[in-house]
Amino acid sequence: QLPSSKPEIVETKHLSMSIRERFQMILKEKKTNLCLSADLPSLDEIIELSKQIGPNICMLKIHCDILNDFSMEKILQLKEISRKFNFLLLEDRKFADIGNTVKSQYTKGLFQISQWADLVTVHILPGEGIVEALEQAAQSINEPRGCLLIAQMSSKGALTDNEDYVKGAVQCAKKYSNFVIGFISQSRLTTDNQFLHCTPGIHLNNTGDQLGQQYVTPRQAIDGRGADILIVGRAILDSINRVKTAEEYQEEGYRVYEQLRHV
Ligand code: 5IU
Repeated sequence: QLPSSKPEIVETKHLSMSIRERFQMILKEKKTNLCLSADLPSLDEIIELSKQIGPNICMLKIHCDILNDFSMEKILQLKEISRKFNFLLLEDRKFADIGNTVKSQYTKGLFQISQWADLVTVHILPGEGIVEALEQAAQSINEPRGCLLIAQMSSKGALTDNEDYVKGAVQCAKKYSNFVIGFISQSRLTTDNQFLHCTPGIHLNNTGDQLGQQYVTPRQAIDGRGADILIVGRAILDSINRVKTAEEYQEEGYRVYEQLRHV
């Protein structure tokens, strides 16, 4: 194949696959379970960084509402890069309102999240209506869409740390398993391996920050906490060489993942 035709092939291929299938394929093909949490204020900078780190990640997580230079044009550029380098784009929106409201938050406004985010994060706090609404809204999009349910949080004193809460999240995920492809979690919540467990709060050198964040190492996250996907932010962003550090987290993460999950 000519190199120039490659992005087009990825583009066609991803359209015929569910998000879950695509995620699994990316993990295996690229040998990475690293999600970069690109919590930066500039979308231009995220775009540049994603071109360098694209080969090392399975997913890029952003917060569109912290960007000072958001535009649809730029975010669609980022989407194109995600197709080219074959990683998923996760908007960490943490939807938490009633179904009718989140539907609008997902599809309308300045950000029009549903147009570009493969995945979004969703709190289960309001009950399953929130997931039903997002799934409905996603049906009008011509591409596969999904979400990650926030079942547990990494921050100190999180009120999600409750058995019934987690049980509710798992029940909801099973009921809406076409749209819910996994969890944001701090432990293995179900033996049903169709659900990917994505774990934030990862750092090789620090144990936390001054505002309640709590860190574990990649090994502790995968081995002790049952993570499939490592969500890493400042450990990479604040390092002297972001690409080299991303490579280190990719290597360590995938090595432990392969050993323990026998992929
Ligand atoms: N994040 C957490 N913990 C959680 C959830 C989300 O840290 O429980 I839900 C987000 C917040 C931030 C990223 O965007 O993951 C972690 O960033 P650092 O690796 O820089 O701490």
